[in-house]
Amino acid sequence: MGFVDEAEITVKSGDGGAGCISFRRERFVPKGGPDGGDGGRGGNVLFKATRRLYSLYDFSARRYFKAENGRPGRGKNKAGKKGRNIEILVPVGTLVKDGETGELLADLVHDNHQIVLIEGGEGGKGNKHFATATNRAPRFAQKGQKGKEKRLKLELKLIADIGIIGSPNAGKSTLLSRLSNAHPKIADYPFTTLAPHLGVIVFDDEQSLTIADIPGLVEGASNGKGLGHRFLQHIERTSFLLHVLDIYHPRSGDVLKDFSIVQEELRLFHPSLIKKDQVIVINKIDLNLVNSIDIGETCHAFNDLGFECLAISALTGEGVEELKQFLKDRVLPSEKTPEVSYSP
Ligand SMILES: Nc1nc2c(ncn2[C@@H]2O[C@H](COP(=O)(O)OP(=O)(O)OP(=O)(O)O)[C@@H](O)[C@H]2O)c(=O)[nH]1
Ligand SMILES: [Mg+2]
Repeated sequence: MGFVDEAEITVKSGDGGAGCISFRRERFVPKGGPDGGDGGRGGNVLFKATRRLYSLYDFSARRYFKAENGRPGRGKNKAGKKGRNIEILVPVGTLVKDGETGELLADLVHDNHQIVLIEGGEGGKGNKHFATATNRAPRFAQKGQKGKEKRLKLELKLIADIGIIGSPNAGKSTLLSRLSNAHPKIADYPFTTLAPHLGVIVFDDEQSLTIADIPGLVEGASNGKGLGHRFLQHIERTSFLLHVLDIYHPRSGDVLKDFSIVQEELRLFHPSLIKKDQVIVINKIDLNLVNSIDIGETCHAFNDLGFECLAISALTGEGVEELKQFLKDRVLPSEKTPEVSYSP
């Protein structure tokens, strides 16, 4: 199942059922009064966010969603049945926008967060409502109100506590698979990851954090080079960034330079991204025997820039428990509500 983060759909709420024109018919009552019941309300269009979905993929197969119409009223003052609502399930982090104007209509940020986007049409009133002193037998009733149809644009901006960033091939997905329940593709070439992945880190006390892995960022990413820029929107709403750096094979020949290339791409995408809390994770220390960079010194250089720094091997697992503990201490206590989004 592919990762899709945009979709266009059309929704319609149900029409209200018509009110009924009817008169009582009883033996010995020659001219019964009006007894036409009201029409039922049309169904509403609801949206509900769920953690069970992570992509808008399903909307490439189905694009039209309609709630049920209300049923007409009947005689003997019987009201028509209400139309059933339609509930559209979307992944957590879905923005619902007006398809014509782009206006933001809803932002579904929590699991099971449900909203009524469009109400169904009111049912029409039956003829019994229209009886007056001069017209005791009204031969009319109200029509049901029409439901509303709307074109919508859905946009997904993942909601995760932690975002993993870094150059291609740095070991981001390997780390994701170490820390969480996710099984991303891992391979020794750049751009192995083609779409964001979400994982959940579960701690011993059963508290948890969600973590998102995105494709690697290269110089020029903000101008469309590579894939990373296309997906940077998915770390906009993480509160914490984990920056993975490859110590064995820095792409620019220097770990600090690699770091600043990625930082610059974040800043160019949106300056708020580099204001997020960020921890530096120096990866592949198992290979450091070969070129023996002084890891302590490298970490100090990052400390001097104001960043905390940890050294690990995502492959052997060295330092990963410490990193997990660090994330627990640093990220868990903070409010887990996502930051307010912005439009770039
Ligand atoms: N020796 C060693 N190899 C590692 C380590 N972490 C990752 N690798 C290897 O590095 C290669 C790239 O790993 P990935 O996890 O796919 O890297 P990525 O950052 O997700 O790459 P992209 O998705 O292409 O951006 C794979 O061959 C991994 O096995 C490590 O700590 N030590
Ligand atoms: Mg990857």
